[in-house]
Amino acid sequence: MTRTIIAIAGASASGKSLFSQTIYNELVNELEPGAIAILEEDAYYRDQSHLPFDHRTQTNYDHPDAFEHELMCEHLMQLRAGNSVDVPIYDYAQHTRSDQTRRINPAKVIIVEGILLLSDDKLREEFNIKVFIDTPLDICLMRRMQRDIEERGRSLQSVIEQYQATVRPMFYQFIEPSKQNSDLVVTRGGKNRVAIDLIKSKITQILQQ
Ligand code: UZR
Ligand code: MG
Repeated sequence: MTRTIIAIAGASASGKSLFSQTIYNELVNELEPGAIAILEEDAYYRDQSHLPFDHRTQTNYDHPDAFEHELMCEHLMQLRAGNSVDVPIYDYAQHTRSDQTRRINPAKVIIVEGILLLSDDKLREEFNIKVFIDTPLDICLMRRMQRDIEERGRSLQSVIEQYQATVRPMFYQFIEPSKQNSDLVVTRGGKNRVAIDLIKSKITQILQQ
């Protein structure tokens, strides 16, 4: 069986997760069980349990080295070969992996989303379709403030500091240039209904082959 892996990349809080989850949620009920799966790059943030908490907060989480891309690559190869994988679960409050994992089965179509998917040469080879979510950075920042305060337990001050220290510079160094490696650029992220419908029909078409 040939499997299709679709990468959805873009800035932090650009709407990648919403875009991917909308596609997944709207398709999953109408498809056969196991036809589609979703995977997050965030799950592959490196384990930092050996570091004291104060050190973990100093990590540059917007740099490619923060991710265990080798493991992610290995998992994508396993899924393509038809094997299930146990994906780590990341704990944002503790800045490290939790001791639990989530089993992902080898679906025919696998959606992968994350900030730096298209900046890694080796990882990029695993993707059949590469999408870049191109949301203006000021919109991302506003979303990120809201999300990180409400969902990731951050203070406004810490969001602003992280934005200046890593989020913005790493965006210009790694994420924005990786747009050139995409097949398709999508404006407005999770709010772009036309783009969501286009990817959905592409997936439906792949599954009918
Ligand atoms: P998305 N991140 C943290 O804030 N803490 C962690 O322990 C791990 C990651 C942030 C990371 C990045 N950045 O911008 C964001 N910082 O998670 C990526 N600083 O997640 O694509 O969902 O926004
Ligand atoms: Mg996300």
